[in-house]
Amino acid sequence: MSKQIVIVPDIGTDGAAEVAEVLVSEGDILEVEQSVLVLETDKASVEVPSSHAGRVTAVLVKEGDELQTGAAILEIDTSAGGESTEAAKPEAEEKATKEKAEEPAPQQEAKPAAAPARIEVTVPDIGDAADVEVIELSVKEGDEVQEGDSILVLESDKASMEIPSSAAGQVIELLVKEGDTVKQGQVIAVLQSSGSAPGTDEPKASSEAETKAAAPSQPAPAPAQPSPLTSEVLVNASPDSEAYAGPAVRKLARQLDVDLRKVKGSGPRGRITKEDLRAYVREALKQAGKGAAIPAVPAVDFARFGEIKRVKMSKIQRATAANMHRAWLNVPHVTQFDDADITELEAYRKAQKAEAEKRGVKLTPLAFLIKACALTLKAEPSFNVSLDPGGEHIIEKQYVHIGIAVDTPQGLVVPVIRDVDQKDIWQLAEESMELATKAREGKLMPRDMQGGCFTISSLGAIGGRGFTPIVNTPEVGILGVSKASVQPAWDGKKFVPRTLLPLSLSYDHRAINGADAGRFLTHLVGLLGSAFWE
Ligand code: CAO
Repeated sequence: MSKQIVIVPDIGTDGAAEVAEVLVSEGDILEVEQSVLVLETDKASVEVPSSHAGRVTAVLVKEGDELQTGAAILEIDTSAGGESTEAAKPEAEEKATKEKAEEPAPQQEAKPAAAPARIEVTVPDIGDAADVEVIELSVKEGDEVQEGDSILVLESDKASMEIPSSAAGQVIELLVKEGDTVKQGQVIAVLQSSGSAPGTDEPKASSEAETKAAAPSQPAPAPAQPSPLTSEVLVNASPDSEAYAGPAVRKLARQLDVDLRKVKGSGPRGRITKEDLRAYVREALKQAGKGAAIPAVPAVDFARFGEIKRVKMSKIQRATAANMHRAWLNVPHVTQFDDADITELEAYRKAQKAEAEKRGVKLTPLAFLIKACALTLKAEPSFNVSLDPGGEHIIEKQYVHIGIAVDTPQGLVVPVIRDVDQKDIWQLAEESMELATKAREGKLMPRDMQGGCFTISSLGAIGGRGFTPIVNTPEVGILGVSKASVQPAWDGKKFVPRTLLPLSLSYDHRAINGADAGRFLTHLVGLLGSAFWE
């Protein structure tokens, strides 16, 4: 066994830091640089990385302990677990690093006191982290800041850091935005020093002269001096600023989209630990489960009541079940009914019998319905849309593709006829026949069933007075067609026999208002009652 002790590195603070969280336990296998401890002073916290890879044989500290730089944290067996055993920094090197950190940071060139100074705020020493991400801007252009006020928050893999302003003044330029990466020495903001008028970047000759006369040897104003930060973390600096948590917990909270202010901390002084966050998420999921989930239908042993046969559902049946369930749960459905008078349409269709035979096409009311729906989608485009999943946009389609529900031995499928508005009745009759045949023979390709704007579900050949079809979401409308029959209709003087086709229009009430649906169905019924096909 090769034993190594992991110690507290230089954490850039003179006093002791409290152990806020121990992130490892005995037996854990560690990688080099893996966080082992969270230390915190009264306004900063830092994750301490392991200097070695190996198995933890002893944890030498506990939460609440006060530690100084150099204090022993862990005992590690470096012959176990990890291959990499980066040598512990020799003491001399440690010392040199510490001394370097204590050296005063280089000062920027000073400007005369009374000149309206432009002060550049730069990224201070942030340890060896390069290209660190800006996760939050704490100020905006025009804000007045005091020296030490947070300008922005950076986050590396290990820590988040608040970058303080090096001087007081008005922020006249912010040179970075959230998501940018920055490195030490980079200018992040420009301030107009307090006392100089905003917008006067260059010193005015007169005021400069006055200043020189009044105080010829006046010392330079406070320079824009970056504060040394090393890997310190100002814990109350980022989005959930009222929450008390370290960078790793904040990062996890952001990934899980959890508002840390709602999480109760169980650590010292109410500090939120990863376990607190996990417990919060577990509880939230449990509560969501209680409220929104659908109570499962209890399993029944039907064999107790008689003979049964267990039949495997086809792939199409299973897909249909999933699609229907999804649509039923997501779409607030409304269904509207009307009858179209298709007396003339039927007369015309029957008159085309010879022509249909010649063309080898079966002309049913469906072709007329497909065409009439396309024309109605053009006239009432509120139905030719889909809701964008983001919930803030509607996608308006500039094409008219219509799906037809086809009943097949394998289950229900919906092939799509493209550019219906550009095709005539004969083309539509032929194409719908081809697609229905392909569907029944199980020969439809996925592309044959994609891109629909609207669906027609016709049970006219089967029967029924009306039904409420389920919207084929993300489409927003579907037309149910029932069986046409001859009905007595009042012509103003007497009852006359007319062929009426019952229609039901279901729509997604999130996307479509009742008035739009009323206009759509009225337009469609009007078209079917007129000779629109000629
Ligand atoms: N009213 C009265 N008669 C109708 C009619 C209607 N609305 N629609 C069709 N018919 C007639 C046809 O004219 C034809 O009669 P003729 O041979 O005398 O002309 C007969 O019914 C059979 O038509 P069809 O079924 O061969 O052709 P179609 O164009 O009407 O339908 C298709 C094609 C693919 C839609 C159909 O075969 C089908 O699969 N329908 C079921 C759709 C379905 O399952 N929908 C439910 C989805 S939601 O669960």
